[in-house]
Order: sequence, then structure tokens, then C-alpha cells
Amino acid sequence: MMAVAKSVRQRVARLRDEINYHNYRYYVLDDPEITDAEYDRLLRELQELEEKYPELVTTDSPTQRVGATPLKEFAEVHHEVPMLSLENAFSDEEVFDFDRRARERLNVAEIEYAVEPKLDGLAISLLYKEGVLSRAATRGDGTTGEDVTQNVRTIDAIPLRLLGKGYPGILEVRGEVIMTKAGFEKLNQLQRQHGAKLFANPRNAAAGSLRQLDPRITATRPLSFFSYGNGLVEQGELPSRHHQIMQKMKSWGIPVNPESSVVKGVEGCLAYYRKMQQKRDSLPYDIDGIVYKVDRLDQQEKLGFVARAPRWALAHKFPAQEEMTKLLAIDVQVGRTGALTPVARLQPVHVGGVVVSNATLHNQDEIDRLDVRVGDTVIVRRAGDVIPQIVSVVLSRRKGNPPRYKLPDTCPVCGSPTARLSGEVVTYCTGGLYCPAQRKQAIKHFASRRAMDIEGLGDKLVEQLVDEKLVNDVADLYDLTVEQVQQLERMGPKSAHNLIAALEKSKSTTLARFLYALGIHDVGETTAQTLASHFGSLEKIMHADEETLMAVPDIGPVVAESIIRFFRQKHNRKVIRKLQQAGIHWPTEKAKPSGKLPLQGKTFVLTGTLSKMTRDEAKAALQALGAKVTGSVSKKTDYVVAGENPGSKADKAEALGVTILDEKDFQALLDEHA
Ligand code: D41
Repeated sequence: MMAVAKSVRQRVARLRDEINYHNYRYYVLDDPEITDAEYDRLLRELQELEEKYPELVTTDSPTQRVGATPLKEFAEVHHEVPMLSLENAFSDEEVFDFDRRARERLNVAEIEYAVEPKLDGLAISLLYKEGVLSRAATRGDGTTGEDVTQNVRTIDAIPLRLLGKGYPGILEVRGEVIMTKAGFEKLNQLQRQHGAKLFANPRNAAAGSLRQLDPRITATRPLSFFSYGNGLVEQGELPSRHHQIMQKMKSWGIPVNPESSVVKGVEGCLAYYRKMQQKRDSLPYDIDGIVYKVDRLDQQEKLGFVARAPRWALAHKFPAQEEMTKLLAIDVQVGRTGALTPVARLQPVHVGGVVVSNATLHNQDEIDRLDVRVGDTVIVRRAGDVIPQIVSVVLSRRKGNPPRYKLPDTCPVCGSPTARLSGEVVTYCTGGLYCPAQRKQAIKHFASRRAMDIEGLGDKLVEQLVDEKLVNDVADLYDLTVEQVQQLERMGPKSAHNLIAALEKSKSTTLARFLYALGIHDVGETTAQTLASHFGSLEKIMHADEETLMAVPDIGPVVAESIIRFFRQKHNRKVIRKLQQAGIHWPTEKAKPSGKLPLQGKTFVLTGTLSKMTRDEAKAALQALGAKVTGSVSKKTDYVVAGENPGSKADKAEALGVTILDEKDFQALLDEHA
């Protein structure tokens, strides 16, 4: 067998060092030097070399995080140095007592404390032998845990090999595996999409992820890690203060909580507690308190421990973020888009330091998932400044068999029928322009730049007009007079005149803009454009049935349903008639009802400046011919239209072999299909 060339070995070693270093910059220092893409390139190069030369693969290579096969069960691990637990304190008093006892035992006037957030995660032990991660175990009961090495190896924040030098031959690192709040939200969103069970909080999600027998599942979970101390140490020594030990760990590539600090005395502890309490909501992960530890190891030793907890450490808990209370009623709110949101009215309860009496129930699916019914005892959670949530129902406290809750069939604001589109979780009021709850939003959208483009009709003014009952629906805008507008607060005669002129000007529009301005669900600019060019007239669109609509490229059953539902509403048809009577008009378009438009299926990217038209006009012209216009060049791009000073998109097109059209070619293409 041919030996692998020295240059390859060197490159592989170099790549591993670089990847480990960049992991350290990212996870330990929180200060990356390179982009994710650059990092991926390094990892890919290493993967390719290892595939080509399998004899170079080592277990601590950064490519070897996943790959182990599923287990049948976890093996038991005995903790040679027991993993102790923490004494809890729930009041300042208890903290004063703790400090006083410790000072008396040590016979000192003041103690220095290492202080850090108490992460709401899972305690684990990481055993490094000669700097290589050799075993990871859960805390279990403190004496016996489970071997979760395969799973822990998939956590990118945990180094498979320590950095630098000077670490003991055997070093047991202890810390907490956590899931960030953002990672938790994302995971639950995925779980929801797959119809899988939702996790109640980040801690449960982290625990569930670590307890997977298949490491490939764990690898997909956004887990992270911070160390809080050490266990077994052999063949080497650690410094004599807790914060120095943590400093050392950090230098070896172990993530240490960046919020940790050293303070003097009980006053220092309590000041830190208050500071972190303020910061709690803005941290990217859940914390449930602060841990105070006597910093000096000689003092720790003198204090020793009672039962299973050291006398030199204390967990000062924050007020709980979850509490039990009773669901008194479910109300329904109609949002600005017409979405119906069920709101839980609760028996007021203190959660996370504030009184909570409402919680969102999101939608019908969420109500069904929780199977929550009026009168139930529920667990409410208020974390951060997000709206309080109902986590679960305490079924053992349910009395009798109260009816299941269903969202109403009619809008509680305007009485129009409600509807839930196929494939969507949200229930909407179909009142559209007629529903007062949706009116302001609908008018703002109608006036917006890419819709009717009514200059000077901003959000504030819309609110005023509706509140003053001058405008009920979008058609009323065109009945406004200078005198009426002038009477509004902060409105001079000049602005009033300008608004009326802008309204007048907006009457001359295009069918596509008008359709878009109506604010039909699922009909964005592109769909409006497609509809306009396919049908050519508003009447035809209003009378199209599902089959006719579905024959239009890019219009599926959901969009078709929305369109039909909108035009079926008498109120909507009335408003449209009023708008047309007010003088809104557009040039008649030549209908191009061919099932397939000439540029159907083609993708264009525009770059540089065109002399004959703006970028938006070019985009509209292409879309009218059925083309898709996107922002970035890829292998899927068919044409790049390059005007003056085209920039990097043209270079990329060149590199990918995508056809580039100059302005003349582009004009010719448009003319050909005009
Ligand atoms: O953040 C934590 N959850 C945390 C847990 C922490 N910051 N420090 C801890 N320190 C200890 C001692 C003092 C016993 C070494 C701990 C824990 N223990 C702990 N976590 C779970 C059980 C014990």
C-alpha cells in the first residue's frame, strides 16, 4: 500500500487545527473570524481528503461528530467523584444566612464568590484523556449516570479535542447541556410541521434530545454547552480558585458562561442577582437563578459538604416562569389581517414576577393539541417579554367532561362567516374590506406605494380618517373633500389639497395594481400581475370559477379558493363598484389566456441600470410574460439581464454559464412577445 504523501498529512492536520480554532472563536469566544460559508469549505475539504485517504481518519477529527449507529440502551457510568447537587435559596434572607454560616466556619470577615447564571439545562460530565473526549455521561443520581458519549459528540460547542497545552492527562469537565430559546422555537416549529410532539420548554427539549438512542437525531437538535466546574483531575493540576479554573478551561476550548464573574461578599452576590434578573429575558437561553460559589478552593475544602450538597455553593432561584391557574374563558380577537386569535382569560396569577391574566392560544390546532377546555386548570408560562403561553392542561384537575372548544363560525366583530383555508392553521374572518377590525389595515395596504400609490396617505392619517368616521371602506377615500381633511388634527390646507390631488392621481392605475390593492388573501403582486395578464379584465376574474382560475399558471387550489371567497362577498363587490364609479380606471389589457405564457418557467435576474425602463418596469414586463424574476443568480437562472454597470451578478452568471442579455437583446425579447 502506498503511504499517503506527507503534504496530504500536513494539509489534513492543518485543516483540523484551523477548524478547531474557528470552533473556539465561535463557541468559546463568541467572536468568529470567518463566515459560516468559509467554515463549511474547510470542513468539506477535510471530509473529501478523509474520504480519499480513510487511513488518516481519527476519532477526534472534527468530521467525526455523527456516524455512530443507534444504541439499544445507554450503559451505566459510575462517577468516581460524585456530582453533587445545589442547595436552593428563594429569598435574600436565605442568602444572608448562607454567607453568615460560611464566614463563621471560615472565621473571615468577607468571602469572595464566583457568581454565574444557573442554566436551566442538564448536568453532564465530559472525560478528556490526553486532551481527547473519551466519555460523556449524564449526572443521573450523582453517583451513577448514563453513557451518552455518542450524543454529546454531536454537540458542536463541545470540543472533541482540547486546544493548547498544559491540561491534565485526565480532566473531567462538568457543565450544563442547554438548548437556546431560538433553537427551541425552531425545533418546535419543525416538530409542528411534522405533526410530532411539541416540547414544553427548552430544558425538556434538551433532555429529550440527549436521551435519543440514535445520535443522528441528536445531531439535528440545536444543543449547546457551558461548563460550571470540574470533576476528576489526574496527571496535572488546576489553579487554586474557581474562576481561575474556569479561565483555564476556556483557554483549552471549553465554553464557559460569559456572564460569570467574581464578587465580594453577600452584597456583591445580591447586586449580581439583581443585575442578571434584569438581563434574564434578553439572554439567549433560559436561566432559573444564580449560583454563588466560594471562589477559593482551600476555603471550599474547609467548608466541605452536607448530605449531597456542598456548603460552599448556593443556587439563588428566580421567581418561577411557570405557574398553575384556572382558565376562566376563551375570547376571540380579530387581528388586522382578519386572523382570529383565541385568547385565554385566566384567574390572575404571579408568573415570572408579573401578574398574568391572559395567554394566547394561537389557533384552533393549538387548542386541539392542548385539548384545553373552559374551566380547566392549566400551566401558564411567561418567559421574557413574549406573550404568556399555556403549556399544558392538568388533566387530573378537570371536573366532569366540559365541551371541547371550537372557534366561532362567524366573525365576532362583523358577523361575516369565518373560514380556514385548506392547509393553513389560521382561521380568518371573510369580511375583508367590510370588517371594522380589518378596515384600517386594508386601507393602509390599498394606499401603499406598490398598490394604489396614494402619496401622503400614511398610517397615522388612515387611523385618523377611520377614527373620525370619515372613511369606512377604501371607496370612501374618493369622497373626501379638502374641507373634511383640513379639519383633522395636524392637517394644514396645503397637505389637505395635496392628499386630494394624490387621490385623484391614483385613479389612473393598472389592473394588476388594483387587484393587488384589494388585499385579497394570498394575492401578492406577482399573482395580481399574472391574473391581470391572463384574464385582461376585472369582470372575468370576478366571475372565474375554481377550474378557470386553476388553469392559470402558478395558481393552485389555495389561491383560487381565496379569490373566489373574496369576490363572493357582497360587501367586497359593492366596494369595487363604488371604486369604479369614483373613476378608478386602467388601460384595457389584452388577455393572454394561453395556458402557458411565452416565458413561463423561465427565471430571470436583473442587474445594472437599463436606459429605457426602471428595474420595476422591466420586472413587471417579464412577469407579464410569465417569467419569474429573482434576486440572485444560481444554476437555476435562465437569463441575466445586464444593464449599465452590471456588478457581481453578471460575473457569477458568466462563471455559471448563464446566458447574459444586454439591453438590446432584452428589448428584442420583449418586442418579440409584445
Ligand atoms: O448552571 C448550572 N445549572 C449549574 C449547576 C452551575 N452553574 N453550577 C453548578 N455547580 C454545582 C456544584 C457546585 C455542585 C459543582 C451546578 C451544579 N452543581 C449542578 N447541576 C446539576 C446538579 C448540580
